[in-house]
Order: sequence, then C-alpha cells, then structure tokens
Amino acid sequence: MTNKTSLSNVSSIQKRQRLAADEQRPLFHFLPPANWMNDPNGLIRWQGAYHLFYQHNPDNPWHERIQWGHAVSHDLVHWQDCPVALSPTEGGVDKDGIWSGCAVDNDGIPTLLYSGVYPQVVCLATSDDGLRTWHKHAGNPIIAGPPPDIDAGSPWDFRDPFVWREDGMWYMLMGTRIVNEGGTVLLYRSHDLLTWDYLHPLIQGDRNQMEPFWTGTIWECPNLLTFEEQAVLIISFQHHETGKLLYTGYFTGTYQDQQFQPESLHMLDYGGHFYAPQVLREDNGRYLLWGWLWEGRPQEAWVQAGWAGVMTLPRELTLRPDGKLSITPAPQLQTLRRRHWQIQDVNISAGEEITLPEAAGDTLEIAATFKPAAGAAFGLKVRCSPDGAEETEILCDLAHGFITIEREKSSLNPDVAHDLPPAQQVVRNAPIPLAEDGLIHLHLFVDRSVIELFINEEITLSSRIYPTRPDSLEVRVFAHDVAVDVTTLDVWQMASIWDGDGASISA
Ligand code: DQQ
Repeated sequence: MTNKTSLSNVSSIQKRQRLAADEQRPLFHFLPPANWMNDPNGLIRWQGAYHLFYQHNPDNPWHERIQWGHAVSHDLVHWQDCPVALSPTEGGVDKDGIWSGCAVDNDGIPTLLYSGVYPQVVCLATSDDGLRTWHKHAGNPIIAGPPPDIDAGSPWDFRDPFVWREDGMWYMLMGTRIVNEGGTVLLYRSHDLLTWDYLHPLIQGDRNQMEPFWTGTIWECPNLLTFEEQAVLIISFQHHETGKLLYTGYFTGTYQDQQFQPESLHMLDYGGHFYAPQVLREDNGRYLLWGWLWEGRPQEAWVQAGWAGVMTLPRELTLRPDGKLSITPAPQLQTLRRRHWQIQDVNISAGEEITLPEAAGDTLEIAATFKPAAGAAFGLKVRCSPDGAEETEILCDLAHGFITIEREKSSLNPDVAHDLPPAQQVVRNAPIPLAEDGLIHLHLFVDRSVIELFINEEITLSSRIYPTRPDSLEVRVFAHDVAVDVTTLDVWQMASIWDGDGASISA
C-alpha cells in the first residue's frame, strides 16, 4: 500500500500557507504549492490512489527548466503534495527540462516516459518505492529524435509521448510537425518500452486547413481514447512560428490495425484558457481528463502573486452515440457541496435580472436548467459586485446560436485582458448543444479566478477571471428581450480542498 504520510512534504505545506491569503487562488482546484504549473503529466491510478504529475517550475512563477511536480489523491478531490518526481540532470539529455509525458504500469513497475530537452528526445524512468522516487534509465534517451524521413524542423520538435498496451505490445504517440506541411502525430511500437520501432504518422495536419478551425503548425500532447467501435484523438494545437499556444481539439474516428481514420474535428474546450489535457483510463472504460488552465493576466501579475497555472477539475469522458464526447464533472466533486440554495419554476421576464437572495460566494457550484423560447438570450452572472461594476456573464444567445463567457466587466484591474487575442477568437463563442428536450443545462463551477462551465454534458468553456472587489460575490439570472423559464437552479457553496492554513487535507 502507498503510505499517505510518507508522501507528505512539509515544505510544500509551508509554501501553501504563505499563499493562502491570496483571494485569486482557487480553493477546490488543484494547483502546486507555489510557482509555475502547466500540463498535467503521467496520470495513473496505482493501488487505488490517483497520481497526478505536472509540468512545474518549483523555483519561479514562469516556464523555465521544467520539472515534474507530483501529487496523490485517494478520492479524486483532495490532493497531497509529493516530492518533485523528476528534475533535469546536469549534463544529461534532459539537462534543460523534463517536458510532458505519461505513466504506465509495466507488469508492476511504475514507468514514466517523458520528453527530455534539448534536443527533444524520449526518456524513461522507473520507481521501486511506490512512485515516491524515480530512477532514470541509464540508456536514456530511448528515442534520440524523429525518424530521418520526417522533417520536424531545426531544432526539431518531437515530444509528449503517450503510451498504451495493445495485444501484448506497447504503442507510443509523439507530437511533432512537418516543416511547411503541418502538425503531425507519429506512431511507434515496442515490446519492452526501451527499444522502439517507428511505424508511420498516425495523422498528419495541413497548416492551410481552416475548417472547422485552424489547427496551427505543430501538434502537441496527443491522447488516443478507444471506445468499443470508435476512437477519439485529442491534440493541442500550437502556432510554431509565434510560439502561441492556441487551443485543444479532438478528432472522432476509428482506430484499427494501427491506423486512425478521422471523421470529424471538434473543439474540446471553449473559453480560451484551456490546453494540453491528458486522460487516465479507468477500469470501467471511462476516461478522466485534466487540463491546464493558464493565466489571463500579464506575467508581472504572476510574479507578484508567486504562482501561475491551475489544473481543471477532473472531467469524465464517455462516447455519445454520434461519436462525439460527453463531458461531465467527476461525480466525486459532489462531496465538496456544502450550503445549498434552490429556486424552481421561475419565469424571468424580458429585460429582467434577478439577484439570488443569499446565494453568493466566490467558490460555488451552480446547476441551472432553462426552458428557452426561440431566439431568447439569457443566462447567469457570477462574481457580481452589488452595483454591477464587476460581473462575469454567462450568455446563452439562441438568436445568434452561441454561448459565451463575457469577461468585459470581470475585473476593474486595467491590466487584465478582457478578451482573447485574435488567434484564439475561434474559442470565444461555443455552439449551443441542442438536447432533445430543448432544455439548456448550465453546470458551472466558480472557484475564485477560475470558471468552468459544462453545457448539456457536451460543450465546456473554461476561463480565468480576476475580480478586484471583495463584494464581487453575487449571483444573478437574467433574460434579455424574450422571457425565459428557469426550471431549476441549484447553488452550492463549495468546501476548500485545503485546510484553513492552506495545507493539504488527507483524503
Ligand atoms: N508543454 C510542455 C511540452 C508540451 C507543451 C513543455 C504543451 O512538452 O508540448 O512544458 O503545453
């Protein structure tokens, strides 16, 4: 059994305590004790516990000489910090950073496959003490670069191994690009995780393809999800020439005989702050997914705050009959629900805006079901100051066919960007997923500077907001020109996953 106490780390508790008074710091989302975090890595369930590794700079709140942070949870909700799992080795092939990768169970040996930089190569590490400490393989790198027939640039881009077992063999996806062509995912095969044969590109992007949206010029962090007949390939898109991280999408399709046949391409999350997710396959065939929520304020603010980057809540992914993903918050999160308010069967007249009596806060779960008439525009407002100077609007606009998180008035801080940069405008407005019953279910989590919105269990929008006023706590429901029926609206105060001093609570 993994020993919970032995994995706790006193200095990480002190770091958390030092930042605990920061009112922008989420209380029920995972984030590191301090400093920088980006992609989730190495998600694995080991002897019942969930292990979450993540791209981490433990020394500063910016992306530099990245290491693998590590946390463990026994309930998927509360996390305990573990010592940093992997750090660069002076003079080694990972001397400049330990970039993204995955974890597998190799017949009882916990094994990490990660990207060493620079140049970008694949490395391996194992643990013999229950995932606490890691030994890098003496023969690293196990893959020294892209295959010779792939022009992945100079220096090449070749990273983010995603590994699974299939018919007694190991398979690996690698994110890369082909110069002047587009982002690409390569497929490899091995019998022992150490010696790898390159098979072929699993999928190749076209840098000129604009529909349904542009997929950039390099593809990162591939994840292959297999369901009975269908498969889903998740990819994060970057514009290599500007270094701009764009957004994450997924291809529906089929995977058979080491070939992926794409059918359609969809956005995985709208909202503009979500990137580089990774999945963990549960024994019941369901997938859990975490993504990185980056900051929506300038780097000077990260430095001042002493931290940057948050993990999403765990999301459950299943396959819908149309081959697309159904996305819902993991049900375990319900254990954080505390004080509860509810309204039922209320008609909001055209032009009306109602402040919910008592149901206010900066750590809330809200589940609202609307029965809209055609052409209605309605929604919720959260983190509202009583005078409306600060507010964040979740707008469902049926006439124009989109749902958005409007952040124009989210923060009175003039340094906070109110809108997304041009390259990301495609994730600003999400299409409205229509349910057979015509209802719209908004499932919203507000956690101080984080908003995660799930719509009809299909579309998600994740955003960052930075209200400045301590009284920006009210919740409102509104209708524009056409009245709307609110069938039910539940609000829960959410408990913190850390104790009063900001330290981890044992699960
Ligand atoms: N982040 C990692 C890379 C990955 C990128 C570096 C995506 O491995 O491609 O921190 O955010």
